[in-house]
Amino acid sequence: MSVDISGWTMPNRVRVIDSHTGGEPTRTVIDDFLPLGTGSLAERCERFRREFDPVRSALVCEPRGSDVLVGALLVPPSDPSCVAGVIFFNNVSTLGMCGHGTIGVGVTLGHLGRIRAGTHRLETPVGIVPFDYDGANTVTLSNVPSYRLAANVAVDVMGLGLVRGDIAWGGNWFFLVREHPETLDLSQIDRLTDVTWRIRQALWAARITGANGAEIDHIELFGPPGSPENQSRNFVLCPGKAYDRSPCGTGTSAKVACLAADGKLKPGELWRQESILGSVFTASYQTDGERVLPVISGQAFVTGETTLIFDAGDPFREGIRA
Ligand code: PYC
Repeated sequence: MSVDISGWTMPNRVRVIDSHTGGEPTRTVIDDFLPLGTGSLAERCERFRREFDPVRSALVCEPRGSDVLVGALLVPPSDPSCVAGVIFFNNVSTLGMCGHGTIGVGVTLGHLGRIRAGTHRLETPVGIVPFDYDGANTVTLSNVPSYRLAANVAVDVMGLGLVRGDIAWGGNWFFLVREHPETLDLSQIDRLTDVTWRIRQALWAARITGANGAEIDHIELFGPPGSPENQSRNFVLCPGKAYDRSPCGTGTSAKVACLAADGKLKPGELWRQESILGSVFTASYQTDGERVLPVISGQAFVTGETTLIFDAGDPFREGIRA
């Protein structure tokens, strides 16, 4: 049976596997039902963003999902050496890359029996991401080349005054703030969300951007770790105003790019990044000219095997769209 989603006819049942990586959920869409064509992953991601936005919201927004859910649409790879292509998306749009999502997809492919323990490659809109899967819950991914674009950039933030941070690319654009008066504790989520949202708005208002005018849509605060085994704790605000429950794979990549640029982390040295929940990603890097190649390791767990149903009579079948 089929259903109309904003003038496009799609199956009324779509199978997904839900997982979480360090507390951050991923919904991997395993049915390949969208006519995205055969171009590069970047082209197909752009087509998904432009032409199928109501399908995005139907898959991850309320009432079938929530603001915190990240979707991972599995598509055929254009590079046959890859085990799959993937388009990541969230409650507001698509994502270039997603570290926790890659870990979730790796464990999901293992759960489905599509991969065994070993090294595999995933094609994303921002490049090919090789990963090692341990056959159970751990995935170690080699992220796309990451770099710091600018250090110690000042922005005037309403109610906060001047806030200084680094601008870095880790597969998404980040503003990384080390010096701030905030307490990185779960009890402070509302305050941390408000502060980071204001920083994001101030950056855009001042036209402080990533390369080529790209909006910096992830804001990251750092503080002391809760556990002495770890080097740092973070709070990461994602583009749709949800905070990352995991330490954020692309955010941790941006962090190691900054640490490398400051000479504070040597190639191959380990950095244990703790999330606001206390979950941990282990990170290191190798140099690649002016950039670094981050290696991020984390654990994911499958939480559900679900068939989503889109009823033609359901007024919210396209999800609750902001
Ligand atoms: O782990 O890279 C990540 C990520 C980006 C947004 C949410 N998680």
